[in-house]
Amino acid sequence: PFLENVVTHPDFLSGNYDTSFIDTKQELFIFPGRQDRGTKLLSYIGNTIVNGYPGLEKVDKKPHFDTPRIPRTPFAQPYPEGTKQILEREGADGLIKWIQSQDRVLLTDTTFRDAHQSLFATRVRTYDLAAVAEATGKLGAGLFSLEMWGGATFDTSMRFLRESPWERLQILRERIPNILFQMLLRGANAVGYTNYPDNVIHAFVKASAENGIDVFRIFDSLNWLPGMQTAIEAVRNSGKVAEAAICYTGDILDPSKTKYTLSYYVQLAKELEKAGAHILAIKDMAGLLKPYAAYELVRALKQEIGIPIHLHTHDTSGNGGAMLLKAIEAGVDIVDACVSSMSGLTSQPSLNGLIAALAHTERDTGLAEEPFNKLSDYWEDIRPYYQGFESGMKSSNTEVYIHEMPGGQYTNLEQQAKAVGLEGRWDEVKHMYAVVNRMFGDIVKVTPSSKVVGDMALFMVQNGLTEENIWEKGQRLDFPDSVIQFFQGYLGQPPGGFPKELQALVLKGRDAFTTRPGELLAPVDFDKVALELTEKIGREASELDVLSYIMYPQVFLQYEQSIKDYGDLSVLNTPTFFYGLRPGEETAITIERGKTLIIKLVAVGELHPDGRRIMYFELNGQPREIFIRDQA
Ligand code: 3PY
Ligand code: ZN
Repeated sequence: PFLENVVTHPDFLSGNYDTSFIDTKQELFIFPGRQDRGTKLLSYIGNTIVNGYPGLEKVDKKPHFDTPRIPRTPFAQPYPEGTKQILEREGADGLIKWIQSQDRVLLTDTTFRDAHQSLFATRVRTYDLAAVAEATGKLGAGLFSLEMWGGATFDTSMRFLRESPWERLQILRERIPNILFQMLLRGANAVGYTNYPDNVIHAFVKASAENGIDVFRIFDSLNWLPGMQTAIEAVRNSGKVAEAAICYTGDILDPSKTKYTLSYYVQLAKELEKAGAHILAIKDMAGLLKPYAAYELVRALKQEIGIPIHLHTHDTSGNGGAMLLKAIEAGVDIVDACVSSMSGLTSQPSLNGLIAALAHTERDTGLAEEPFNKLSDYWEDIRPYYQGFESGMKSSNTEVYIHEMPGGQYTNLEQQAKAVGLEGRWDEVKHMYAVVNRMFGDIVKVTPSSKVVGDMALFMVQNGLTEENIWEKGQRLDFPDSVIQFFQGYLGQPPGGFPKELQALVLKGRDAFTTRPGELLAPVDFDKVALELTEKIGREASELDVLSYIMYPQVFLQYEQSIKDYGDLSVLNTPTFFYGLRPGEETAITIERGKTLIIKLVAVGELHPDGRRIMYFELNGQPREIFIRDQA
């Protein structure tokens, strides 16, 4: 830490020092790692006040937020039995039989995962999920499942929220013992952006199952069956439910589109059933499945396969609700939706709306609206905390049928575009996204293949390149790493293979392969990695730490550093986490059961010539001064 203090000191950075540098600078001897938890939290809060939260526009004054309406459920009232108990009693096969015995349509609530991934770049914190968890378990007991983990939540929680994805899972599991927990698993890419060795997939699935996941929605970003097989096998081995997905793209009703046809999807579904899927998911990640196409697709699949069908969509076009109703008419077993205040646009259609639409019909969900209205009230109050991460999209938009961007990517790519200086050029990026898809041979676009398309689109817009430029100057261009790896075969093989001319331009003689990447990657030696990590972090690395580190080495180490510098930030309420405190404002922070810190900001000091400010706090009534470097 001493060396770090030296090399990050502004005088050192600017070369403005001499031999008295160390002797005259007391602050070099302040080591965040040694501070108590209170001081660490004060440093975080002080820094957030002075420098803002990365990715949020810095505001002069912290906005005002209403106290969220947490639905009241009597503490003593037990949790009603739910689907989790069916799985525990009867196993995966018993659960499938139970699903097949239902006339009603079953519902998955995606509020805890895809809804916020799609509306505000996956930024919802464990704090806000945990606060409504008990109410969700009690009021939502009739749901099929809660999609609450996986997808982008894993890295985002460490990268941006500085909290542990595993702890989130454990906390929610403890507070919701009755409803199946569902996660999104990117096949051989697990919760990452690239293929991992098979033994990593097995270990990750096992740990996820042990920590609370019941239903694994497994997909491959190119609809490549070999990319899903290892994960299906791992889930079956763990005694949990393997839900394998066909990712839907194109339009089966459009006769001019000949690549992704009805028979293409039916064939893939049959292969997934044969590969051991308990449930088939139709993963309409961009919301391209139109109502009448959904009817045809579900009807055909119901005839051709024997496992239940679970439909997932996004409401980007505004056709989401109508589409679900047509699929329900055609006999789909389970559909995804989310509480109304988190629904619509790039997120899922409204669960409350769907319950109402189906009341007193053959496929009545059997659920009451009122409990979900209460949950919706809560999320209505929470949503403003995250406003800074929302897209500019104010209404549904059928341009999604052209750019085909997944709902879960929309706000994330918009943030990425801003970060590389393309603020205000979002329309160009969306347009280029469609161009790149065409150049790539019209591929399935979902994480991580969608990220490759996004990276290429950003690369082209940033460098002022058109499609023609790529064909003309491709030999001399350094393409983004993700694009090179994609054309090498690291994400698997797209239907119909890669476009050869572009592949040659991108690879410039590098190897390409068509085997399964998992077969080429050497198994990870977990014990060796555990030792290496233990050394790096200076404490014994747990099995879960090792998995996080294998998946995201840099992100995990940064997260670990954040814990050292600031402590566990998941204890802060969200307005304080994003905006700090106003002068005179006080907040109570429970750092562990029975231990609460009262933190008050008294005043923000003037800017010192050395670039720092003194922040005047009170910690449990005692004055505390903290130096914060003003980066403005
Ligand atoms: C993810 O992989 O994160 C997705 O949401 C894909 O739709
Ligand atoms: Zn989705």
